[in-house]
Amino acid sequence: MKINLITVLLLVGVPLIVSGPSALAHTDVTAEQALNLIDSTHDLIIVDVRELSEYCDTKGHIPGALNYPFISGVFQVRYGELPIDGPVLVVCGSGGRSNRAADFLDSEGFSMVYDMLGGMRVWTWETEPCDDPDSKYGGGTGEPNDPYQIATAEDLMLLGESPDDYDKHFILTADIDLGPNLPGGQVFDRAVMAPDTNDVEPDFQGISFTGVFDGNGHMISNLQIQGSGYIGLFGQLGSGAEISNLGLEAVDVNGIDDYVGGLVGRNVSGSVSNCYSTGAVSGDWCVGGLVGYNIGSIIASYSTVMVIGEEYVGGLVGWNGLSLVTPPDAPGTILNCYSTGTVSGNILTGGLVGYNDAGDVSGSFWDIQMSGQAESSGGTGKTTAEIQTASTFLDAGWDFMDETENGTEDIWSICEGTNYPRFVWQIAAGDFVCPDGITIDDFSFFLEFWLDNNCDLSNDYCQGTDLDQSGTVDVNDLEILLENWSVHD
Ligand SMILES: [Ca+2]
Ligand SMILES: [Ca+2]
Ligand SMILES: [Ca+2]
Ligand SMILES: [Ca+2]
Repeated sequence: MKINLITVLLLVGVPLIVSGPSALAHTDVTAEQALNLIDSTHDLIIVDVRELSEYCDTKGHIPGALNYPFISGVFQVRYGELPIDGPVLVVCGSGGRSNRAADFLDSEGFSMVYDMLGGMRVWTWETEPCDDPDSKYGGGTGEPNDPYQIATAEDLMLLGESPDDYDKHFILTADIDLGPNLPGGQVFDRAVMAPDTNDVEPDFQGISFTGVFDGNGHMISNLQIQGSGYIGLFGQLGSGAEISNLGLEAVDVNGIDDYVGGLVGRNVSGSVSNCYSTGAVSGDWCVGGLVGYNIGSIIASYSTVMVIGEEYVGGLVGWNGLSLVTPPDAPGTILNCYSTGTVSGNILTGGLVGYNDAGDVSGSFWDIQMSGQAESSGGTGKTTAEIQTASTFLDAGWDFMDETENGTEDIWSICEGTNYPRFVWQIAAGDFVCPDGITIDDFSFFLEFWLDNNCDLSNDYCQGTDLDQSGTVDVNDLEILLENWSVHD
């Protein structure tokens, strides 16, 4: 039977390679032996001979493996780049192509070739994906409909180092911690993005940020800067810049010069909306908790930052209005903002705005008690009790949840008497009732709906307690609640 089969194969012209072990120069290894080889042989070259689409598929390839596809002939062109006397491990999908590639190397005189039996099909250890040469940051193309995704501190720092991208579109896809004590972290000596690149020359040298940066309801925390002037997350915003939906938590920004803010040092005709900052900021002239100097627009934003400066010092903005240097197209605008941080300065210092030079400040407030400032060059001063009262803001047209008169975008929410207004996107899943944060009060509220199985859109999924919107308030929702509880403890 066996003889007959071979005879038939010979008759139909299928070549049979009949060779004993002595004729094979290369060594067959199992996947496990290959793993040991990789671990123990520092100069081992791994060559994956699959096609590129397989090498880059979801399972990936052995870390560090070269890709010389055998079927498409790349291997046969590039094998000369491999060391003829060095250890070379060839791998493929299931062992067929790597065997042919190993035979090929044998015939070319390679002396230390290993062939992994079974291929990647039986490789169960670490793999790595392909780098997409066209992708930057966490993905995206930087276009309005496909913004670059910023997911890590590395992405953010890469953006800072890429002035060519300052006019592109970006979106944050995760919270980012810039803490200097984290691996790869640093105390910055200038703005993370759009910095003044020459501290010695007066005025701004560098490229302004003119793109769109959507924080997407995420926060950047622990930004620390020890620098000169034009500092903040952004050094300078130019025409067309839009920064929105971004929280800056626990900034520590210190400049010995002018134009210092938590978010932006100097805003020249850019727009900032739905942003907030917390932490501490200090500088010389034009120092603000959110923006140092503003001749653009700041809308629906707040700061709790402690601000220290010399001149033009404000809880939200140091200088607002007309340009110090050249006349802008329109004076700076501040609409529906507030600040609560302690403010101290020597000249032209104010609770919300240090100095407003013909700019437009409306519907905006500061906390007289918390700031230690009875005056401000713009905005309306309120006691802590007043600024923790919804009507203060509703009367000024702020768009809150649970009202439609001021709009249906529903930007703000407030726990009256215990907190200031917050963005709806700041409220964690599971924070159902006041006070802010997930506490026993929220848990009690949750228990009122326990095992309710009539949750749907009409009752706002049992007033939010059906957290996974499954229709029932059950143990899955409890798990989500408890997860957030620990995060926001
Ligand atoms: Ca300069
Ligand atoms: Ca509303
Ligand atoms: Ca709560
Ligand atoms: Ca549920």
